Amino acid sequence: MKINDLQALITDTNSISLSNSIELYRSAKPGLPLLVIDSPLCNAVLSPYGAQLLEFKSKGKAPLLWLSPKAVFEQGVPIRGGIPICAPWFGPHPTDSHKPNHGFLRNNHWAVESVEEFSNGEVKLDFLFDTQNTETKTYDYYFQIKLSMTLGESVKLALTVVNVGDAEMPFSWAFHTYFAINNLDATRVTGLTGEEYLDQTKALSTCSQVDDITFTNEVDRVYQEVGEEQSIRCDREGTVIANIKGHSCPSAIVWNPQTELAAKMKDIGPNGHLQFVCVERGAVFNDIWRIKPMSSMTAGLILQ
Ligand code: TA6
Repeated sequence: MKINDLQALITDTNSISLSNSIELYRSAKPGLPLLVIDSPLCNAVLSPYGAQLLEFKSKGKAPLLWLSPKAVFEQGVPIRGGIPICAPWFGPHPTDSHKPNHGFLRNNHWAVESVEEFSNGEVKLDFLFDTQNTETKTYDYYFQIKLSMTLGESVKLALTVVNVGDAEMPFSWAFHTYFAINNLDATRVTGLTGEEYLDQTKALSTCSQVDDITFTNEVDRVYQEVGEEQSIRCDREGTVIANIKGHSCPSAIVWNPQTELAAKMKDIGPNGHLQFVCVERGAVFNDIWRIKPMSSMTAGLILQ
């Protein structure tokens, strides 16, 4: 999306301004254009590249999301932090290891279709990506995807995928949310206790989640057919860091890389893992969507 197009879109809005990653994060050139929101209800930063919410803070509350201080803002590289959209496959491509991890939507520019401000103070942005316009080689199927973000006291996301091809389309996806924390040892995730999960650190062996999730080792777990709600809590401070409510998001993925892996990942780095946990919602593994030709599927997520 061109800067001029973005400028034209936000001309009549009070709460949204245009900036870029070089100014906001002192990142190296060429950088990426970013939208900055300062509304009566919240502060946020968004990137049309990846249709990614990078920062969100409702007024009077702590920042909800973690954006890595080592994030790279460059075409072709996913931005580490916020809410990347993983799709149309989750993790490695099922048959071709040369294709990007977690699909191509977080590595491409989306169009900003519309921007609205409501009298209640909420701001809504619609992002669109159409494989017929922008991506023809990476995937065998054609689809349009729309992501609506409504930002106010909470983050509300609505995702709609339309299969515009003539064959049934497998579609695996996740909101790969990085939640900001400040005490990993005291952080736990509730709402998945009693569920079975696939342990990605143990070659996808099936395990049982006996208690709430804590983060003493590397955690990389896939839960399928889960309930709608989870929470992230900090025991030491007795606080709820986030409430997560998914609609038509049958899977949950919980990830923290721990010391060794974090140090190896350039855009996280030593001790970076102490600042976030990922609690993702979507449709992966056996929960994958199968969308009939000329049909659509939708899902929603509320974070607060
Ligand atoms: O969602 C968990 C996960 O799939 C992990 O296996 C881990 O590798 C993480 O995502 C990050 O993947 P990325 O491609 O962003 O480095």
